[in-house]
Amino acid sequence: MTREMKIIMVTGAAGQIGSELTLALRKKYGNDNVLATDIKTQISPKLRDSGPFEYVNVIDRETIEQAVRKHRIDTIYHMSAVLSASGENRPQLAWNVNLNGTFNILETARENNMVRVFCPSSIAAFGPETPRLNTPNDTILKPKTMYGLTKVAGELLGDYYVKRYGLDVRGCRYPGIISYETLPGGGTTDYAVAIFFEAVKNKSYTCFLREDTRLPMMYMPDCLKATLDLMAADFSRLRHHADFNVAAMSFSAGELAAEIKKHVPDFKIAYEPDYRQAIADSWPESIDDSAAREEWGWKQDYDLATMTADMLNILQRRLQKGALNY
Ligand code: VAH
Repeated sequence: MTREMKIIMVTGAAGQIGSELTLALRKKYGNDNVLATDIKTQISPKLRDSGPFEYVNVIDRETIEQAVRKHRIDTIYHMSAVLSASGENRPQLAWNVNLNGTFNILETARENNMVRVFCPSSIAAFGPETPRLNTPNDTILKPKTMYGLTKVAGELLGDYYVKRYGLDVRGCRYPGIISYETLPGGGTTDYAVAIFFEAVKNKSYTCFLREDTRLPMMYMPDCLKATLDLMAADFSRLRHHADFNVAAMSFSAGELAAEIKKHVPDFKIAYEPDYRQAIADSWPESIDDSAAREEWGWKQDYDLATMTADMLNILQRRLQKGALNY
């Protein structure tokens, strides 16, 4: 008998995925049943005004316990992380937040007999030894970034808590996520977010990856769909737990620029690869997500054309209203 999620906590709720996931969860489960938490206390009015917020620093176990006790949390979506590019600039912080933080979350969930925990992984869990095309779900995981190795360890930790303690832990390996609600952050794939803001505001963008750099990507609505669908799936059908490949599309920086030019004809792009090129080169170009499709019915809705049209439409309307905030 699957126990129902009742009171949800989101860590990293001010982040790119966490902020939109919190709003999607509040829409599905009710505003007061979804606690947003982060170390940032300056959160968006949409988040602040739609439901409860607490300061939680995942490397400080007591702040987690206090929020869990006060709000009687039974489900955690653990979204806080130091991403790939930031993680190469501050590897010790990335280890502490991504690994010790995840350990603290899993231990708190175990000790409080929680219903379910979502621990996201990433295509960053793969490395240069991994097959680059149609990357299998079960394959070589030898990432060359601190972020990537913390994601592999997080997957293994999640699976351990499933088998050793019977804790219901689930997670998917997100590709690069593209969205318009938060500004681009410390991710290697965040060129694909910045390019839209720059195209709308300045009609030009200098990309920090090569034109031919092709990576797996996903539009935020599909990211939220995958997250909610996986967490709602029948646990007995799952053969994987914290390490599902999910895919939506793959494109190169040049292909994205060409799609943008269909809407912004005078858009200009230049390419000046930096340290993030080596990170991108270590990741796959395309992903086999057949396990997610078979075990919990995953299917994406957006492709490059529909995502680009939607992103530009929304950002151009915000610019016209003086609300681009970029
Ligand atoms: C990053 N956006 O670039 C994240 C993601 C697949 C990459 O995990 O670090």
